[in-house]
Amino acid sequence: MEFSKYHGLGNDFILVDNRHQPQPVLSAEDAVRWCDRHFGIGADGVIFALPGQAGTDYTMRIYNSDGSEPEMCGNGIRCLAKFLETLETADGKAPQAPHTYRIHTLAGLISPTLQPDGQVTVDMGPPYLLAQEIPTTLAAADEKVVAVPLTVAGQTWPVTCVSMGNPHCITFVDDVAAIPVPGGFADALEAIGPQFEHHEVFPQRINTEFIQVVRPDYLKMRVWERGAGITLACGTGACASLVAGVLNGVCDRAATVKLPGGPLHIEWSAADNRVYMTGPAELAFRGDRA
Ligand code: ZDP
Repeated sequence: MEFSKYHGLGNDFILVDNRHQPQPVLSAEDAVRWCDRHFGIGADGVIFALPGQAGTDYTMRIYNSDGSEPEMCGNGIRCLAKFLETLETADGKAPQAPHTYRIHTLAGLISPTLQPDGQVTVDMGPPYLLAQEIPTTLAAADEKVVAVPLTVAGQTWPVTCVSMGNPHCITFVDDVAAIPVPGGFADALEAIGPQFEHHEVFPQRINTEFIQVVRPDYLKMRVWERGAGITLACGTGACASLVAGVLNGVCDRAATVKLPGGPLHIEWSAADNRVYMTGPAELAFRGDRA
């Protein structure tokens, strides 16, 4: 079976042309094997380009590297837009930038736009802020969760929760290179990440972002992703983090979010309440897997 390997700032995905049928051609178990970095191709997830539905051009489905299925994927949908451009070009229908795709996802309609400079801007839709929308039991169902104390690893972290279709929990730290944990560890994202992900207050588990506000328009971020662990970048996480920064009064509505794999530009529009993300997506290689 043919596949293409793309990445958005080092957050890497296997893309599969699945336009001929509405069900993914791989099972969740296959996806786990394909994502394995030693026994498989290696990736943070597998993304399928499926036929459109509900008036859209295409449908996106994604498996995390552990086989779970998230609702949305910000870096992944930039990769998908580039992949579709290549597929359509091969069919003699090359799109002319700027070109916007209407993509159906489990989080609703999401629209990536191919830019003339090769970057991709994604209309990520509005953020969801109520506890029941995250979902989390950290506050009453119809309340926001802003700087609410959460105990993880014996330490209290003020967390802000934002859904970009998928759930995120954001905490602000002085230095993302040294996330403070008790016990003298200088940096223990690997140790505390899973404890956030599986905390009982998050019934659908959670993606966790640690944010250092360098300036109101420049944030540094590290992430522990639900179902994928430490990754070099997370698009939905960068969007959720900027929204959390605005809710906490520590950043502007437009900022650069610097991830380990590179920068994304994020804006939470005051005019339409939607979040816009701009960043790169690149083909790494194509292959054939038996
Ligand atoms: O919500 C989740 O389970 C995430 N692991 C999905 C992947 C998010 C992603 N890293 C992003 O860029 O938004 C692809």
